[in-house]
Amino acid sequence: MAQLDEKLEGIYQDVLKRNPGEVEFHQAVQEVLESLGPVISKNPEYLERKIIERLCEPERQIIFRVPWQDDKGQVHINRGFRVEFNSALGPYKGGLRFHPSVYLGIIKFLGFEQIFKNSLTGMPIGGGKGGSDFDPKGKSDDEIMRFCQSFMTELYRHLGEHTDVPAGDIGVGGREIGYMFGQYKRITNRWEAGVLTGKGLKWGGSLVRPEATGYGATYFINEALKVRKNSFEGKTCLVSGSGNVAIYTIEKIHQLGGKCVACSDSNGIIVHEKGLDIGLIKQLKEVERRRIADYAAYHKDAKYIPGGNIWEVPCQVAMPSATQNEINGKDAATLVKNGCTAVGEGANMPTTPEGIKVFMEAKIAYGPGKACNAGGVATSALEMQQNAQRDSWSFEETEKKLENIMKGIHKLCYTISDEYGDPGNYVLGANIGGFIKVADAMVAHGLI
Ligand code: NDP
Ligand code: 2IT
Repeated sequence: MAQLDEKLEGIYQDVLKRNPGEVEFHQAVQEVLESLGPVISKNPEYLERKIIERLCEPERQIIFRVPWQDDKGQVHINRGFRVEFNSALGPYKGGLRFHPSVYLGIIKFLGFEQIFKNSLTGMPIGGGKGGSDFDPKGKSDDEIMRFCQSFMTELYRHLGEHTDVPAGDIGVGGREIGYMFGQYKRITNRWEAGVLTGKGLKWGGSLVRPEATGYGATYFINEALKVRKNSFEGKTCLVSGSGNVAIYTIEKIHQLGGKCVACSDSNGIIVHEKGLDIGLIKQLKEVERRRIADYAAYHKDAKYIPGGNIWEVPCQVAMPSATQNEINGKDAATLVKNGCTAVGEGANMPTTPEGIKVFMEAKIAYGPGKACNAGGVATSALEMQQNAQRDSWSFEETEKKLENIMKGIHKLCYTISDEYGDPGNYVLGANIGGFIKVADAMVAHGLI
């Protein structure tokens, strides 16, 4: 990776010291700071006003106890988090993650990324993230409901349509948002649609929000392919994960003429050379809440490989859509060697710094998460717009808006990368493009 500018190195060392053990947060900060050298040279005011130090320190961090009872009456205690990172551009906005690996460092890396991602969308949303180390796997519907109610019983006092607006992330989808919305409404006695996004379509949700992250990531890579006079037509693709983002990435790739031959979960991978059956995946994952291994029972020519490494399957386009650091340096090298020419990050920070270096050196089209997966939060902002107008738009209208937003983000990142002397370097474009807008708003708001 690029060396840090001398002035930024001190800031980074301070971040390491002030946030011990939070390795994912360190990684996310380092990746952004590596792009900012030329920006602070052009505009020393950012340094004088300590904009970067302020950006690296969340405005507010909330950690709370979440007690709940399972179906047998046993008591469990989890930890809840909400990191309200930066409100320069709008109310804190970002998802909630329920996964046993969650701790403060994960929520801070996600919240930090969210600031720049939300800025890139051009919509009035600040950055935040939350979640819990609760493991939803194997829990009954009632257990999920009781957990969500307990979680919201503390979180509600920190939320509001003009204050902080959560949504889903890993382990949090429409069902969980429903239980949390119900509890918020009950406690506050307010039918405040704009307090959560990813709501059900019958009670304030937006069409296209479930599809938005995956569709948006695919639109972003489609634009990057166009720059290279190329397209998804006939391309063999890999999409890791088999959750919300993965499902709609596969669906949109197929609509654009590509063929996804593999997806995964934390237990293994499914390889189906003929092309994945998206209808079956939706039925297994969204309706029946089963594991991806079960896919093989329905297609005799598909193969399930327990513990398999999806990045070893040859492809031309890879869309990591599961979790952080799922592509390491070796995986990246394997992808490039096998002929992969585009990588679009549906997940947040799925590529390690070593992996990013491999993609940059190979000069493939690499769409970093904060640009590529911004379609989800952008459509959350469209949901907020509809809620504020007490209106709802058609699928076609909303999807067109999403497509235009992703084209706009791609163009912004490309233009900035060109301005800073490395056309097509979307890491540079996304970090600088996301940063400048937030930094200028912070300057305008004074020392707060
Ligand atoms: P889901 O919970 O719907 O799906 C997550 C998928 O990733 C599952 O297949 C899961 O497998 C796999 N996965 C999760 N954690 C791990 C892990 N530690 N190791 C291996 N596999 C794992 O989540 P989403 O699809 O919503 O989120 C996927 C990624 O996209 C995340 O990085 C998220 O931050 C990012 N994202 C999500 C947005 C959204 O709108 N939902 C918006 C922008 C980014 P298993 O079932 O085995 O755990
Ligand atoms: O990482 C993300 O952008 C999300 N999980 C979606 C956030 C949102 O508020 O829609």
